[in-house]
Amino acid sequence: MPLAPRPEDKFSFGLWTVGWQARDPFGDATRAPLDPVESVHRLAELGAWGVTFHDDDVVPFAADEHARQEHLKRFRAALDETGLVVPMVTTNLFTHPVFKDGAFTSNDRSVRRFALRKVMRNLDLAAELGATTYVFWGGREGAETDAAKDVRSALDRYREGLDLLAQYSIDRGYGLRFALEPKPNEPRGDILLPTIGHALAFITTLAHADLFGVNPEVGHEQMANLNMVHGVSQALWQGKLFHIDLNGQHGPKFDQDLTFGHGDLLSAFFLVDLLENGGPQGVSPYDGPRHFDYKPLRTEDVAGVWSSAADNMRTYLLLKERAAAFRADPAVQQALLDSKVAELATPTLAAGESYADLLADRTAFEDFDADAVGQRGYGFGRLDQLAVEHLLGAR
Ligand code: DIG
Ligand code: MN
Ligand code: MN
Repeated sequence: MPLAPRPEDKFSFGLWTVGWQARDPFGDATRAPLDPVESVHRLAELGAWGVTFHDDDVVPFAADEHARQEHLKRFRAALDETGLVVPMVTTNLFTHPVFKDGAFTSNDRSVRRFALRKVMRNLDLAAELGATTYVFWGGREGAETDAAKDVRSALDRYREGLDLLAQYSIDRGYGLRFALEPKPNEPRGDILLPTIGHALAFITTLAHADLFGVNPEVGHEQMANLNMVHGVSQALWQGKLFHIDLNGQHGPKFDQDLTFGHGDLLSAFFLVDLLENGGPQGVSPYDGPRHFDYKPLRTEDVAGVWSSAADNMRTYLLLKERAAAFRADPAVQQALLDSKVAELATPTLAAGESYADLLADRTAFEDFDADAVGQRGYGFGRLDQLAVEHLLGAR
């Protein structure tokens, strides 16, 4: 399998990733600003297929309309020169101090109205650039004290904003789908819609729920001590995996946004197996971008920024290769049979069987030997060992 990224791999990067100047709460920037036009060219050279951005990544927050058009003109030229596509666009509703209590759910109504206008302007740009997905990460939607936020009203305002923006897009024929990106905390003490589950439940209340899905991020689920493969699997199961943010994280701590695979590597292996093979089902369930939302380590120089960008794609392709070998390995196929993994896809009741039939089936209860069945081993340890050995290149 070639390890050089190809367009069909659909690797995309946020401009804010390689462009991160590495400023953190305890230290100044360690890197100079990057021109987004240079980032487009460098990412294209590395083999990326697409770029994504917040409005402010391409056009500075305070730019007037003339300056805005000049910035956009340069950006569009870079896209034309490189052939990179823009699959997803999003809005920065978290950096400027005006959003310090949130955007759609700020207690200050004037901030909420400003935020909606900022998104509407960027929806126009997203549609013009051919984006099909628009992400909402509510990084500032939340609170540090339960005294400050009427969460039920906050969810009303969140829904009001998203319903309005979806209607705006529908009325203009933009054809956009919207992806909510959960995160449990940081920068707010607690962020609303903290996990995939919260987001999926919230989506059911929206006026245009069919246009809304999720954009899960590896590190955000793992910060909450949740299993990313399980969360993505449920999103797929509900037809709501509209986009995905790939990176690395070492469990419940601050959001590390590490290079993909540089955190829980075994979880990354099974995530790639799910996205590329559908896990044990053997068919890829997702044809969307493989999008990296990571931050080059603060300790890196600019050469390290570009090598880390390449590392995301290389690691993904290595894991894709290992996952294919895992699925093709006869020992794994036998271990899967021993563990009855495929049997789970068989409905518990036979076709046409009623609960009356079940009640009449003595083997299901009256003659069922629970102690004997309880003695059986499932062999999951063997399966896990085989996965580890494939991951280590030992098979
Ligand atoms: C951070 O995980 C968030 C923001 O960078 C952005 O709004 C979103 C897009 O993937 N991810
Ligand atoms: Mn993150
Ligand atoms: Mn993200």
